[in-house]
Amino acid sequence: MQGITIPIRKDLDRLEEFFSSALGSGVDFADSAIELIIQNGGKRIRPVIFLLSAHLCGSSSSDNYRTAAAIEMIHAASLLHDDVLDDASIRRGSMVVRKRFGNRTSIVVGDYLWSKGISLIIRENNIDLLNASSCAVERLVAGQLLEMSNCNKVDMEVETYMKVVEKKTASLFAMSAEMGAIVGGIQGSHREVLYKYGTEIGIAYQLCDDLLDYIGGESTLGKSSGQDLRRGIMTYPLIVTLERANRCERDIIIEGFLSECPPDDMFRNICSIMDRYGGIAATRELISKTCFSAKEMIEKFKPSIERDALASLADLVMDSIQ
Ligand code: GRG
Repeated sequence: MQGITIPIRKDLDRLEEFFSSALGSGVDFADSAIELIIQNGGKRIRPVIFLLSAHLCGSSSSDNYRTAAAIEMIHAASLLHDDVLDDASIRRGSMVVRKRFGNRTSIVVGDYLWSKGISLIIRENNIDLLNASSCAVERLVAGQLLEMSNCNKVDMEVETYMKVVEKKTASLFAMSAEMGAIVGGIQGSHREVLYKYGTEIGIAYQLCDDLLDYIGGESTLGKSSGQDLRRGIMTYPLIVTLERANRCERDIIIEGFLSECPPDDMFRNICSIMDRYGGIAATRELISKTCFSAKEMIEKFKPSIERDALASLADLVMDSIQ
């Protein structure tokens, strides 16, 4: 990641300065929760995509850190809400806000960060930025609702899964890239290209997350594996495996998927069925295809270090599951 961020190093430093000085709510426990979610090891991928896209489109304004901050705050808000919905305990290897301060704090601090992020965007006085952010949040929440409506459904189709991912995860990535075009004053096809690039990266990113939930160890994940199966969330590797498995193995998977708390050996058995039927390989393949498509998109821009950095980001996502 370090090489990728060379062109935007100063913006990222401003972003971190802003986070350590300007997020106080005036309420001690809320400020501790904000510090935990904002300063505890987030990778800042969405701000990086925004800042690189902005540079790519000719905007290197020293104020871009404000929009970058708003993007990260909206992302952090979604994590705080997500952790409550998922009853999560651990994120990035540490105890989540809801475990330390309670669900109510997680929700209200999420609302606080989300509204503060939107206020920052309003300050930019650019209706296109505001429009992009409100559309993205709407899509994100719609994606979450669609996922919830498919909870515990063993017959969820790939098409529905892709819709969930595109809305729930890829919307913020697409928004970040598109906002780069907006601050660079780019309209039309190149703005669309960036939106599509962000969408592809976001889809690949979620596919990696879903695959690692089956094959990643606790140290890679920063939480225990098998969360999706336990929560009745159908993801690509499992959908593909169910399509290919024989009746007996399908039954084993369905029993694990529908059980409240599948024992470890059942989870391991499902992982080995998944491996045998190529569910893992098929997910890897789709991730590679999606990252390749993101790289093809970005090639529509003239060569530059920012274009190379955005292409390398796609490689980085792909490498995370090798
Ligand atoms: C209030 C804005 C708002 C939304 C609430 C709960 C909800 C609606 C949506 C869920 C969206 C969500 C959290 C999707 C998961 C996306 C994902 C893979 C997050 C992990 O992102 P990373 O790896 O996180 O970039 P770090 O830890 O690097 O910050």
